[in-house]
Amino acid sequence: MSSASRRKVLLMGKSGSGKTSMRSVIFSNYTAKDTRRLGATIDVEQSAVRLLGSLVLNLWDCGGQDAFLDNYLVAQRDTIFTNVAVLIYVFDITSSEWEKDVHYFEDNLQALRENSADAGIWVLINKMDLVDKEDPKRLMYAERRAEILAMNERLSAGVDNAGPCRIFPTSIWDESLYKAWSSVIHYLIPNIKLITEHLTYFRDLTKAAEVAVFEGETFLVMAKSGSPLDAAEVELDEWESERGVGRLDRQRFEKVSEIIKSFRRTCQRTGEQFLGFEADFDGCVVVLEPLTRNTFMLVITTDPRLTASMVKYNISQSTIHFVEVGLTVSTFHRKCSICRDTVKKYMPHAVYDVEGDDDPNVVAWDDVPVESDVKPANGTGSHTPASQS
Ligand SMILES: Nc1nc2c(ncn2[C@@H]2O[C@H](COP(=O)(O)OP(=O)(O)OP(=O)(O)O)[C@@H](O)[C@H]2O)c(=O)[nH]1
Ligand SMILES: [Mg+2]
Repeated sequence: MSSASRRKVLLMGKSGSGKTSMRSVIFSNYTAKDTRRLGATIDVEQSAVRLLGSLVLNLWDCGGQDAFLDNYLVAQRDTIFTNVAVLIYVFDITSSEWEKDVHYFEDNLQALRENSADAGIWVLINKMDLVDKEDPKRLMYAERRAEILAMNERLSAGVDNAGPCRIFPTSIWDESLYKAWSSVIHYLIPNIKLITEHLTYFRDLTKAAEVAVFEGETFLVMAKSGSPLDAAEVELDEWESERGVGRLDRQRFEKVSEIIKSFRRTCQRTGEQFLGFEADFDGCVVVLEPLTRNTFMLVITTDPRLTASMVKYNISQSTIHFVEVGLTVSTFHRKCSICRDTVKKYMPHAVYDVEGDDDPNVVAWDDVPVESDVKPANGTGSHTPASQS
């Protein structure tokens, strides 16, 4: 495995803020209740999480008791802070020592910017479930968020290539946890632009309203068609606006992650295997089907002509190329104008090398056959979508 596909992720923050709980819910199938029996983490617990075979996250869960903190900043400074792709820093919103917590965060941020300037910083303000009732407008969260952003701006000024800083309110008791971690995974996938472009093409061709891909183990959403994952209503593309995507639940992906994971746990208890999901509502079909060995594709359609079996057929037809595109692949051999254009525009490190690329007789993946070429629905190798009218 190339080192480019291994990404180091630091998980830091004060003791009891919820670092190991998050890791266990997302990667080890714990329920939120199960985390009550976790003990404090001693020093650094490293684990490798493989996503889709080709991308490995090296998670460094750094115990947050005072006894370890100085050690990270002094004796282990180089070991901890070099080569970091993302720092996930967890705050406890209920902490009575906010000043001290922020001060310690500042020291970590400084060490990170010195040793891994381009690392992304994801700040998760956790245990929101404990304060939401007293502070429904989340004024305290907004205040703390502003303070952290200002601090990052100050410490990143003058740093070339400083990575982004994102802040999320989270709780292990609801889907907000999935939203934050999906955003990290999305950031870490090298071919994310390529995957997004293919999903958008697939959506348009098959007349779906929205298409998304989930990682098969964690059920985190990795990518979606059209506008960015956390786009506001004004950022939706024309296709999405026309098909009413703005009216869909803003938390739909995190909710799918949470529901499917808990349903799968039930399946495991009863010895069943979770294979997929489909629902046919009035004027809306939702299908969740395996796409590649470790991913699922979610397709939402609002076109009354489309049925679940048509959607499933289209998903199965796109599988081969989605496997080829992968998460980390950097040499492309199948003729496809989406790959060609995206590599040219956004991926200077990648190579698009297709024999006969300019030969019109070589069929590209995204060539849509004319009506007379359309093969019957049981044909293999054709990428004809099951809706072209
Ligand atoms: N209410 C609530 N409790 C949480 C949340 N996240 C974690 N907890 C609880 O907080 C306690 C401590 O969580 P841990 O995950 O062990 O904390 P940690 O950050 O790993 O602590 P160290 O390993 O000592 O650094 C556990 O009892 C969890 O159940 C949350 O979002 N809401
Ligand atoms: Mg811990």
